[in-house]
Amino acid sequence: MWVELWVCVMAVEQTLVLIKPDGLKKSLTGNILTRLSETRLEIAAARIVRVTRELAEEHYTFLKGKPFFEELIGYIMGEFHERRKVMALVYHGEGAIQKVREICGATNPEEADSVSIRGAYGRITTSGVYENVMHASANPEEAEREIKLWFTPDEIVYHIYPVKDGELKNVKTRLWA
Ligand code: IDP
Ligand code: MG
Repeated sequence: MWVELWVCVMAVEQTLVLIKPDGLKKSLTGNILTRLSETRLEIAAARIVRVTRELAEEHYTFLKGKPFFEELIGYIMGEFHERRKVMALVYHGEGAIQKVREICGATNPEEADSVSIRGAYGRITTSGVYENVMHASANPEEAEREIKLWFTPDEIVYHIYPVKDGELKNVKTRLWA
């Protein structure tokens, strides 16, 4: 007798997570990382980043023209939270994008499931900014674009996107004095 066994195999993916300035100011880093550990995904990269206007505008390039765009750029640059930094992470594993989005919750924190991270910790300011404490890539194309924007290959310990050898010439950098 044949027994059909359907095994649901999810693709191994990577997704970008940002703990936004309000998340850092509210000391939510530990809570957010604990909630994300429920996914059993692996952290493949992590860094604290000072967000320039250029990086902010590139990250949210598809929202240019929206009425809230300027405030959104100020928000992610940390202008409203006395913290000009975000924590950026790459999560790696099967179905990573969907798993993280689910725990993250809906964009509008008032509409997000109350046990999701945004539902539990987010708010809408009186000027209408959605302070939703974290970012999570929405789909594979966005994840690839965003991960490549926030990290270099050497900063990520597992690779799912091809890398190549290259050489940087005349690049100025800061060294320990
Ligand atoms: P997502 O972060 O859930 O993927 P997006 O539509 O990509 O949602 O929007 C990016 C960010 O822009 C949101 O996380 C939120 O901070 C902000 N945002 C989106 N829509 C609105 C809005 O209608 N009013 C105010 N802020 C918004
Ligand atoms: Mg988005």
